[in-house]
Amino acid sequence: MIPIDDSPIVRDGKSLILAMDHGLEHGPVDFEAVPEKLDPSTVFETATHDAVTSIAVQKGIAEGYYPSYEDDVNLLVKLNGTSNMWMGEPDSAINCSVDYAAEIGADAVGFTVYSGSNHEVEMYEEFRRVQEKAREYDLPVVMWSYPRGQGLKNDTKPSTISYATRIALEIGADIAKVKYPGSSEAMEHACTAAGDMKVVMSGGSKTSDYDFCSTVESAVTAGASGLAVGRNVWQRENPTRILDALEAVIYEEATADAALEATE
Ligand code: FBP
Repeated sequence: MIPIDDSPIVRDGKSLILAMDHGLEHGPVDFEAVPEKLDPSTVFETATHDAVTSIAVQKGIAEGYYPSYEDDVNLLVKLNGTSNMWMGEPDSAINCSVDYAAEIGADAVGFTVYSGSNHEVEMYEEFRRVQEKAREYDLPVVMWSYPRGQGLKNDTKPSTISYATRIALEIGADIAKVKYPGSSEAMEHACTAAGDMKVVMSGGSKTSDYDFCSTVESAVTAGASGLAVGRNVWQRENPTRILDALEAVIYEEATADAALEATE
């Protein structure tokens, strides 16, 4: 872990990463209810909101769309990723090098690690190469820290999420992105296990405005530094409204109720 408070992907010690790598990870099915969002420009447009500190995309989307938005958004290039047609033990192909991410303008890089998978050893070794190369460019490294594999029955168990944040700290991430472990207490333990490293909550599938904002409130109260979210923002008809509310919850520590009321 290195200090990243001065990095472009952090604002007042907090971070809101807008993720849009779902076309690879899940397929176009995630865009069925919002077909216009299949055009990546629409999500880049959303990422220009002040609450968003970076947009996380794969290389191809970064190459094609970031040049038109480089003055308005910070780029987090996700270096690995796999389709959900892959039926083996959790694993993720490296689709982009750190050198190339830096060349196309990345402000940070992201990497998924599936601890507990039969491919854990290779993934840790890949992460080592990515992390050490990122240090040469001063690029913060965000780990999608997702314990997953045939031996793991419940990937959001409190002890599993605390293990996920601790692994990220120990092997050199600057931010760990983890699933919400179900309660503020469990999230607090996961943040404590991470030491001074930042922890952000993963968004998950779309829920109601109130349910989502109150889960974010609970994570932030527990010590999380923010959010890495996709579907709960861009699958909404009005992403600006939810981002206004999330901005209040994350940066101003407003309650979910107050934040949503202010956006009505
Ligand atoms: P969401 O907020 O939509 O869950 O996006 C966060 C994210 O990590 C994406 O970067 C990724 O595509 C997706 O979730 C992976 O979800 P999962 O592996 O749980 O299906």
